[in-house]
Amino acid sequence: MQNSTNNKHFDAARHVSGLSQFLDDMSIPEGTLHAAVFYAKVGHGHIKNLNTAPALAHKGVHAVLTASDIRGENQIGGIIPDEPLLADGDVHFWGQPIAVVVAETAALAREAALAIECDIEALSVITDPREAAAQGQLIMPARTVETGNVDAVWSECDIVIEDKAESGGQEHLYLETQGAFAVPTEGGGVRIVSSTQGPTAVQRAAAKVLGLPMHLIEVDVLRLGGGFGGKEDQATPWAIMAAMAALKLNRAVKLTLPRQEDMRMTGKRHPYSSDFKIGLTKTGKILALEATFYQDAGAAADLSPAVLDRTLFHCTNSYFIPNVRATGISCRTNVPPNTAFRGFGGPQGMFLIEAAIYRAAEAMSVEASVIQRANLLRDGDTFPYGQVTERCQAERTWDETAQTFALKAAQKRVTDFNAQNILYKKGIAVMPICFGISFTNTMMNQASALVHIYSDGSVSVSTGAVEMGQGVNTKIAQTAMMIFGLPEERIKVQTTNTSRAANTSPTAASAGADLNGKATEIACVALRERLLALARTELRGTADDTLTFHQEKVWHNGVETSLTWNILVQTAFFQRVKLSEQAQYATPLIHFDKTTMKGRPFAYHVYGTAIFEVTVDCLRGVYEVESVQAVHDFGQSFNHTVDLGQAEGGIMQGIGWMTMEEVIYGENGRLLTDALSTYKIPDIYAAPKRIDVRFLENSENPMGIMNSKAVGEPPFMYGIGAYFALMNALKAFRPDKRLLLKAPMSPERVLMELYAAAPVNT
Ligand code: MTE
Ligand code: LUZ
Ligand code: MOS
Repeated sequence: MQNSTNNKHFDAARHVSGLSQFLDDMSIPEGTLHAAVFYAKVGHGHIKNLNTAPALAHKGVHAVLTASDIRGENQIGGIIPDEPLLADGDVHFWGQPIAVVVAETAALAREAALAIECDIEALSVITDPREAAAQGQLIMPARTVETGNVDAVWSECDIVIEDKAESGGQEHLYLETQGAFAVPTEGGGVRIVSSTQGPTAVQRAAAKVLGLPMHLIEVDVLRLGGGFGGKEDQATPWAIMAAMAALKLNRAVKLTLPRQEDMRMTGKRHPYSSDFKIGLTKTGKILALEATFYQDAGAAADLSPAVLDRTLFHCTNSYFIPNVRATGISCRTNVPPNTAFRGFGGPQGMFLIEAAIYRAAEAMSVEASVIQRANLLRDGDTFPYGQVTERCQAERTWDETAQTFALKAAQKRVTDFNAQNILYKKGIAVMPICFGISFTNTMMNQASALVHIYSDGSVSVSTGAVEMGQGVNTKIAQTAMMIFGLPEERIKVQTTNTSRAANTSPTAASAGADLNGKATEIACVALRERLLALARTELRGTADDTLTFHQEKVWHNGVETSLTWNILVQTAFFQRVKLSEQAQYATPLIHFDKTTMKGRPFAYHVYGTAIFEVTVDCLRGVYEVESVQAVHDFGQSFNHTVDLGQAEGGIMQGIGWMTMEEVIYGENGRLLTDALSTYKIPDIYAAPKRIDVRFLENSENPMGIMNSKAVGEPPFMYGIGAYFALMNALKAFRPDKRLLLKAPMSPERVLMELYAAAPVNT
């Protein structure tokens, strides 16, 4: 079903010509004030004295807000109420907001913030999750997913290996930083325009902090210049600060974070430090996996409990392992609360099993791919959390990748290259993925749509979906276009607004298009049936035949009639037929019991397999990704261009996490990598020389929108393949060294591994 509409992103022309409107492009009313945030410059401490008077006396300043100005509750924690909007008494991380300065310009507000006097008595700072755990600093009790009997099976294993694996944090680096605009409305309410993935989350938290009912708060989202999970929960504070200031001063207030402040104040991907024990037969069958994950949650819970669940669910990746015990420990440290980031804990779980397989392959002197292939999931296999696989594509995507891209020949080519070269070494690795689609919290898997057909035949669609570049608006528009037989220009997907779509889940978990697309489908189908019933009377005598919409006309048994969409809509309007529809979609079949950690949390799984090839310059420590070649399961892809863009973008972001991106905090909890000069993300030079992602054929998915599969997050995890390809190249240079399982594999780390003084742990 490849045609021109399913082959483009509807925002593309507007984006490249600068016509797309983001928060910062909005024309703001005259007299709008600007806010800046004053934040803690210690990692942990007790506020002994806070004097905002010097800032208030500063030129152009209208107000300085602190915790004492909060009329409702000083609480923004979504899952666990453990996070104040503004610090009160104690501060728990370097960068924690303490006060908000409101002035005539953003520059004046920032200047004035420097004048605030704040004495903080420093307390001890923890930045290491294992140390936090040792001191009993946990976000919640440990959680375990368990299947089979791990303890009983070690004695049956021919190979048992224990080790530690560590993966680092990751800065979201959305192009558009966090921000919001707020304006008071009559009756004591407020209208907030926020750059958030979760308008309802902003509305709910704002209601709590401002002490207002939710119906007095309207949140509107234009589109985001990227979110990547960083605006699922953490767009909220800035929106509430702007709203608080707007209500206090009865003026419009805008607050956007400068890049460096955004990097310092917001949380990132969770670093993990984990222990594992894996047991296999001598033929390479994995019999058991035991894992303990120490998650660095940061100073407050934020979404960490949900992120941890996904780590536990994905720590067997695409493999069937009969005996598993995976325990997750969420550790409270003194860094900004870590949060959602593409993959949401899944990548960290998958890194662990791939690390374990890497070690097992070393011990057995085989390619890791031999063990990987021998343990892939099949139809009917049960995941440790109780769900049974259906339409499993693990073996298919592996075999098609291996065949399409001649895996065996490539492996031989790399071995030969390494035998002939001393200073350059190549590495190859295969990375299969399996990612569950649905929010792990079943309740969140619902969405609504409101569709209006105006009397001129143009169509307006409102849902809870937030466009952040991923193309969800394109897919929602395509859904309406297909059902009504209308061209793109007759459909408008509106901004995301809490007055038009209430009680929405954030656009996240890769489920935005499925959930909101399905709600749109239900609403549009109801309107279509109502209009076609009218068409049947208009076209007398066609009651038993098929009527459809196509090319802005009614068609009868595949033949065009004289009845146009516009005439039919006008007729409906004159006859007082309802031209609006509101619909809800709730994902069927899913359920989960949090006490036993068993159930069917996911609507379906997304599969795929990628081959990575890298070359390392073993003199300089630098490396290049030669190629990424994959067969990916998009279901029946709904939009090839958008989906391919998601796959390629996800792969790049995954490579960045595993290779060059390194979040470093000082011992005092201060972020050292708080600028683009110290935090390096992949640029065009770091991109693989070749990315070739193929669409798996004949994959059906009735649980996805129009038979497609969610695509936002799964390809991110291919990036793990870059790490293991690098490990293989390093091993070719230093076969005597037991390389550490520690990501990111930055060029510095490559050099340290290559030239470590003596073999370690051999
Ligand atoms: N693509 C772009 N261009 N920008 C983004 O911020 N976020 C990712 C992914 N792709 C993101 C993106 C994340 S983290 C998710 S969960 C999904 O998009 C969300 O959108 P969807 O549910 O519509 O796939
Ligand atoms: N957010 C969330 C997510 O609240 N629950 C999830 O399961 C999830 N998964 C991926 C990304 N965001
Ligand atoms: Mo994505 S991490 O679910 O916003």
